[in-house]
Amino acid sequence: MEFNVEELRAYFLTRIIGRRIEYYEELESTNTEALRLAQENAPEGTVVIADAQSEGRGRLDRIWESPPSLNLYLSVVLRPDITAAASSLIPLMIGVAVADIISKYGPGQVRLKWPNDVLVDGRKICGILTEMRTRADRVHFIIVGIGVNLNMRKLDFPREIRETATSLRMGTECEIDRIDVAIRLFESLERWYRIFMSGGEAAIREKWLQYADIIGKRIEVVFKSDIQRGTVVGLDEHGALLLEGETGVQQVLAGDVCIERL
Ligand code: BT5
Repeated sequence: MEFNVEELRAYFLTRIIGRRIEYYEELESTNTEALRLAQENAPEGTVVIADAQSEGRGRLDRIWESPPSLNLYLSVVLRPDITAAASSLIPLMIGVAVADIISKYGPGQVRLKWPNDVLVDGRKICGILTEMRTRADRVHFIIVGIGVNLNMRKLDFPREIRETATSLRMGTECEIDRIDVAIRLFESLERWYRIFMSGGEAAIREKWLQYADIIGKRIEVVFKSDIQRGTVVGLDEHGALLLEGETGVQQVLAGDVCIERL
């Protein structure tokens, strides 16, 4: 299905998110292009969308599978006037905004996995990659990259992730209109970003915890060669996971979470 970017532009003229929309048939990575535009002073709310990415990126140099014509790959430039420390809630806020939209399509049980995965029935449907530039200890800009699988079918995924990935189409058995999802997603991002900027951090943490359903669970967090284990007791004010282990409560700032099966 064609991606009608004019329809999208007309819709978002008056808002923050989507006030400028750059669309490309193919980019290496929408995050890389958004970083470049932000460095050239692109306004807050600029969105870069690509039909396909040749080098879609995950965290820690991982690959984000980004074939053409099927999914959404986009990056948003945000310029919140906050400290770098306060920005760590942003990936969680974005996860909530995406989870709200995915849930509306009713593909199955939607869950958030700390810090940045959206899962449907335990399989990954969306990945979020945030990259920040600071000036002194304040945010200069943040690039929020979002990849959502919409019309992928099982065999469209490479073998290595066939059992761990899913799409809206696989969950609903309906073809999904990419513009429809993009419009709803921009609206949801706008809503949650405004909540964040008007002091609504507690509402974001609460909603995130509802979607994550992780309190009281024993988990293992792997970051490079480091492993932390413990029981999740909450999120701190900036969105770090709080784990209670043998040495007391510790903060988890980065890593991949795995729930221990007892
Ligand atoms: C992420 O990394 O989940 C962040 C992905 C962000 C992608 C968006 S697309 C628009 C923007 N431009 C970019 O270049 N990136 C952003 P991470 O948590 O490291 O997960 C990566 C892992 O997810 C891979 O190692 C695979 O196991 C798996 N994976 C790769 N492609 C996938 C896909 N399309 N669907 C589900 N899982 C995938």
